[in-house]
Amino acid sequence: METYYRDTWVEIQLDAIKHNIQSLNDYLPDKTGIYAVVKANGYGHGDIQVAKTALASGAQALAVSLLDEALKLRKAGISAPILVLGWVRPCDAPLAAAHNIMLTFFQEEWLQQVKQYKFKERLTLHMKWDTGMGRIGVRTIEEMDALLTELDDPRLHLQGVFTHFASADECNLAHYTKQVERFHVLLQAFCRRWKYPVELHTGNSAASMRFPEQMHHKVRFGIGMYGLPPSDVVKDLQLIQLQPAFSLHSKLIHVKKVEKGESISYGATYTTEENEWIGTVPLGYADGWMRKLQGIDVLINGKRMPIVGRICMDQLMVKLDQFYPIGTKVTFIGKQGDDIIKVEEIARYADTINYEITCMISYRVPRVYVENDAVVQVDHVTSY
Ligand code: PMH
Repeated sequence: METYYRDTWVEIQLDAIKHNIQSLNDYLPDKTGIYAVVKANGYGHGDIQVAKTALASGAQALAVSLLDEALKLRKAGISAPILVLGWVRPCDAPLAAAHNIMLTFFQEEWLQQVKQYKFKERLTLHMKWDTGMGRIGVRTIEEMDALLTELDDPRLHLQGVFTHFASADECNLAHYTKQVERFHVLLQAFCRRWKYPVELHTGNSAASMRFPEQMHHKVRFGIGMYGLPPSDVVKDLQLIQLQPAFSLHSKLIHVKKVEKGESISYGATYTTEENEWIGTVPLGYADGWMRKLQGIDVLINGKRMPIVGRICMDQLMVKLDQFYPIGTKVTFIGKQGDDIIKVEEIARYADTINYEITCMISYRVPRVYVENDAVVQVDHVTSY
């Protein structure tokens, strides 16, 4: 097993991933399967381990954003279907075909270019419909028809059709409803023209949890698989009991008593109000713990203590309530004693969403995978 030489690590509870996949599977109608969305290194959790766990727990397929991410999973020996959700260069389509990786398409010229390349293996494709996200996809029946006409090459296989919701996590569902309606208009026209079976998938975590009966053949389950709510609105609906998989920890590497009136860290933005115990922790903005998090709490000995002074590239300082020995555990995200710091608390403080918090913890922090309370795998910088 890989090892690492720093006292800062992310812990990923694979049992939580398993629980979340199984819970969604139980909740969805039998006809609806699951794409485990493991793009962006599994939302920062580690793509290979999460993918393997999700597939072993009931997901049938994987979704990523980039061809590079799909190839990484294939290289790790994963043979399950993988769909690339983003745009891939036409010149790289033969590589996708060679590795049996499914691509997303929505442009006529993209298909025309792909067809000009030499490749033997069948290229499996999913057509993207833009029903109101405004990002990628065809928006009209005419555009869709033009794409279907270009699928006249026996090497191209249309396996699926999908769209993506922009606001299924919100209180006001007007935009969601408009997208569903547009999807059905396009679907009717599609079915008149295309007589072969295709897989339909529309829902992200929010839509699959709120509208399980509307979910067609598959859902694309991302944030919920990691045990995090898509939004406060969805969390408050309490549809599925999700278990967060991600926690972030470090240890005190230096502890000292600082005289009243002394300053701490760059810019001298914090001055001790009395004689204070100050601890130094080896986590910084190069690890993803951004400077904006100055002032937020950490957990030490089950108690909350604030980060004081500017967060440096590799280290930060915490105001302690008493002396603690070097090596004392510091929890930034997760449970310690009776208290817990949730990803959502960090997101609120940083004025962002939970998705961004787990994604921002950088490659420099080792990922330690835990199953049944035992460490089963470690990924760190030398194994990338
Ligand atoms: N499908 C597509 C096309 C996506 O882009 C995403 C997430 C998902 C499914 C999964 O969504 P969920 O995590 O809410 O379940 N994409 C993004 C994104 O582009 N920015 O934030 C989340």
